[in-house]
Amino acid sequence: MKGQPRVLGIVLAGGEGKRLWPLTADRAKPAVPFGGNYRLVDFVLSNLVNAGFHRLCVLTQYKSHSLDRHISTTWRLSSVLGQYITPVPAQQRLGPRWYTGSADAIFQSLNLVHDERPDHIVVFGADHVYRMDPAQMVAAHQESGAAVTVAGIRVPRTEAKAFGCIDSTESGQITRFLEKPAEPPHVPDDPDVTFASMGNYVFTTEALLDALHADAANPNSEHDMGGNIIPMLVDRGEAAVYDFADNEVPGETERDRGYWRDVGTLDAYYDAHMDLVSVHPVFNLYNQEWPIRTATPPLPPAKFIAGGSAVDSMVGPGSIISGCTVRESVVSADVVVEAGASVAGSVLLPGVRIGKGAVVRRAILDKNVVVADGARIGVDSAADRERYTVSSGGVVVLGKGAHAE
Ligand code: ADQ
Repeated sequence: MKGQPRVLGIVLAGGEGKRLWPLTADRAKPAVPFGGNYRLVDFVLSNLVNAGFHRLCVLTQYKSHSLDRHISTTWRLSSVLGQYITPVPAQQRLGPRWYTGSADAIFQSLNLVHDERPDHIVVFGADHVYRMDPAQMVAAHQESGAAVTVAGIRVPRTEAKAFGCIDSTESGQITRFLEKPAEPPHVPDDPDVTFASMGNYVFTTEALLDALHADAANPNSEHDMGGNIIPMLVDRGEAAVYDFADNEVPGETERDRGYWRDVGTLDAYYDAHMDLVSVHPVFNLYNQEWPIRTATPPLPPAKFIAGGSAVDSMVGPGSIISGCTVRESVVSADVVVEAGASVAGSVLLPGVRIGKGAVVRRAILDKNVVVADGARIGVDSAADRERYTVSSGGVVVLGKGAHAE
């Protein structure tokens, strides 16, 4: 009897994340903190590990120090059991250059595939907030016999320009794949909805090797998974779609079923945090049947003193909320909010200090930001624009370690 297929996971984590600036000034996009305790890469790694995939390579590139450190220290598996999650920095195996695109990143790391000799290779992005059981997608891939299976989700057509857009037959064969088209197509039964690629793929190993070699030999290619490899396999009639709506994760609620966010812009990053603190969360971090894993720092519980309160908010360990009000906010670990301060609709990353009587509204404050006593952020938009980054949606963003007077 044939055993379980051998699966190698490759997580693409080299993204620069320009549109998340200044949060990506010092770190790769997958290392950006999210949800109080986590970094973005924890979502994809939790999904893969929860599904039982325990041989995972994380391909890194830009500003990978904090990402490498996070993966090496947080995501240790048992080498005795042949399990590993390993960051793979750009190797420059094919010359003194960095990767030209995500397909080149895999091509230059093919030694990992040759070492492991898997039946299937799961290639997932690292920039998304979601719960998914990838084992169900691998099963669908095996069943269809396709060379590649692409995870697809319905998104508003107005947002589809940022994605690969999929046309498929009823049986799931992809007939057309347009990477980030100016005029996204719509699904047959709804002019406002597009079927978009989630940037998550399952390949049969031989098919991926063949496609990567053909792509590497093409001087006109940008060596991009969504721009070149997937369209090549679609043209050959060898690509299938896996509908994310069919994925079922233990413990999910009606409300958070099918939740998936590309948090590639400051506004999307902010909105996804507000999804966490809404009273009936549209994304539920408290589902312990499919835990989102990370290492938490050795800090004492959060403390509320001198009438300090936080409502419709999450507050991380080690934080002190003293004689102030916090509303609709995500307060990460080791944050101090002092007497008389008011924080609303904001995301505070670890180590933030908010001084006495300060006001913070609709803001993202990166690690170790210090807001001086009486300072005001998110109150006077002209003043904010002079001093800070303000997103197109009006969210004020202060980079790591900034001081606000
Ligand atoms: P994008 O996210 O725009 O679109 P890309 O910037 O290539 O594509 O990022 C995909 C993943 O690869 C991310 O996790 C990123 O961190 C990583 N990455 C990018 N460059 C890399 C490199 N040089 N080395 C290693 N990793 C790298 C993709 C698809 C679309 C799809 C969206 C869904 O191309 O078709 O719709 O994802 O968000």
